[in-house]
Amino acid sequence: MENIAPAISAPSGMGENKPSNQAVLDWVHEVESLTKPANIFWCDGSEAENNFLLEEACRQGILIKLNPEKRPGCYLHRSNPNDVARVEQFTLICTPSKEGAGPTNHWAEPAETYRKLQEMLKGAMRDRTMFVVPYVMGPPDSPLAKIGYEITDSIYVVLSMRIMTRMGRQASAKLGDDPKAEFNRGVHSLLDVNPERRWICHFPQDNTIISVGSGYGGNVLLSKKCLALRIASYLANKQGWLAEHMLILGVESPEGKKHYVAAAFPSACGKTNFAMLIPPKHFAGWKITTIGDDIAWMEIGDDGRLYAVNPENGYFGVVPGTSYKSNPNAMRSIERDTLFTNVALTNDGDVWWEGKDGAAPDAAFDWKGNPWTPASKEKAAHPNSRFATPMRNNPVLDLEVEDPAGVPISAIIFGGRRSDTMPLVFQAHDWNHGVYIGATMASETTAAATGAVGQVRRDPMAMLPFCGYNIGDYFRHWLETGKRLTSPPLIFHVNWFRKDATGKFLWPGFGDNMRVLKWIIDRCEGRGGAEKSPIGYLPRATELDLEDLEGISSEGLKELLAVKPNEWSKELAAQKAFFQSLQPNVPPELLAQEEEVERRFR
Ligand code: GTP
Ligand code: SPV
Ligand code: MN
Repeated sequence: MENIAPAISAPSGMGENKPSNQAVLDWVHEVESLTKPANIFWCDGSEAENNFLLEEACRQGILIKLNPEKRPGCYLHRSNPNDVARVEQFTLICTPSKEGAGPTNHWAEPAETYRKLQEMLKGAMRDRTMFVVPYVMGPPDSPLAKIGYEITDSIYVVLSMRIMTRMGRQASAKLGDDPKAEFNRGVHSLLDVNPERRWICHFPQDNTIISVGSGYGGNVLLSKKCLALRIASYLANKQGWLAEHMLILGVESPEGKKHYVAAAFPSACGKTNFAMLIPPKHFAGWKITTIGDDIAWMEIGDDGRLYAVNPENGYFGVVPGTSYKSNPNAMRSIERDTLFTNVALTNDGDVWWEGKDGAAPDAAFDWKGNPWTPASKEKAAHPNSRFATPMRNNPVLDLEVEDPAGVPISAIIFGGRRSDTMPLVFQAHDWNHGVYIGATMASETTAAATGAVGQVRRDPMAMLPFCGYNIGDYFRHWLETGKRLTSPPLIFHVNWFRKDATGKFLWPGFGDNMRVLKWIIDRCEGRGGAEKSPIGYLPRATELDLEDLEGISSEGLKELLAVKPNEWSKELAAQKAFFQSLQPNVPPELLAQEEEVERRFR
């Protein structure tokens, strides 16, 4: 399928939403002079504009319209097979000193990088349309709300940004006319979608992002990982708030008592699923609602608690494994008005993927567009195939999602994908211990980024690929935030992915994660028993509500909650080696925590 498309000509009155802010106009003009597009399309975010662009995208072969009876308002996009995930090795943090980017980021010198990018962008949009996409991140009246403009030559990016952000007129209206008003400058060009000329570059000091050579996901939806995490984390450190790779969910008890929790799991480790889970039957009267499924911006409220908003307006979720059984709310969300990328197409114009309910179709087209049958060796859908769907489609969207003040966070949960070592759940002793747990967390790599899958790597706070500054300063910022919180959230660690000797998941996961969440809420309310272990507080098997839980034996449960000294001696060595690799950046408080855990195991 084509990513790159010739210029479009808009009917009069469309594509003319030129903002009045001179700084925006000057910058767009600069990019125009460099990239030489055939024309400029100024987006306004309207329904009419969206319909026109969808039609154009279908005409140009960028999208396939799905069967409107089966998937109304839904489209399929196939990306270039060389371009199916984030590219961490080509993601650069361009700060004046290498120190600023720190030991976990790929650093490049800003002036030189600008020069290289300019060279690549010279005439890059010739014969193409240059779209200017204005957007707001966060509830527009939130003090944390940010304005961005993304210039792009990809119509797919425009259509995705309309789902994922508050895109359109309101952004330019909010920015106003002051040429000094802050906005993020995002420039994206597909170039020739060549992995050898693919760079995702961040200039935190200039609030600028330049992305070239890709047309996929977090590489090009510059609002998401680039702005809402990498640039935002840099700003948050300077300004005293937190930008985190966390879902935010509400949990209401049958008595009507409500808590919010935020959870950081690495990419493709269960955030979207957890954010909209449906509790098992036994938990009648308990309600889970979603604020966000991927990113949280949090600041300290007047009452000394942590308050969170979701900067996004839609979900860019992993498709494979999504079913009415595993995640009914996601399935309902993607019944309409959804952009699918790299899933299979059925003969009746619907979409299919591995792990969808029911039998596989007898014949279909795989994510590359090749004929596929259940006998085929290749997967029908790419493991990192995604849906982009507006959050309004979520049947359990939380009513406070637009509250500019955000929601108060009772608990923070860290978690990774670990076949062994990590028990189902444990609680940190206090804030600093929690920061240590977050800083040393690890997870098996997934298809969300290019590279090997299934290798354990340290991924502090699930931010390894997303922290826009020195990770040591990031840890320090967390420790400082703890000092300013008079009612800090409790901190937990979970692992839904521990396996038995045969390689089977020990824990059923998904809706049953409610059982773990319930224990977490109990702990927040000062109920809920636990026993002290060297790694933190663990529930005894009797302290988890496991009624009606099927498919798990008492040995399985024991295994799930076990803290095995042989596994932990390896784990502590790995944590220590990780901190060593970051030196001299690790704050002494965290080294002290490391010593404490070691001591507790002795
Ligand atoms: P990103 O969008 O990349 O940030 O991913 P995410 O963290 O939102 O992960 P998501 O919820 O999309 O889940 C990723 C994969 O993990 C999917 O294949 C899910 O089916 C699977 N998964 C999610 N939750 C669970 C769980 O509780 N148990 C098991 N075994 N698998 C899960
Ligand atoms: C992730 O990888 O954490 C995602 C998908 O949410 S992407 O937007 O591609 O980064
Ligand atoms: Mn994510």
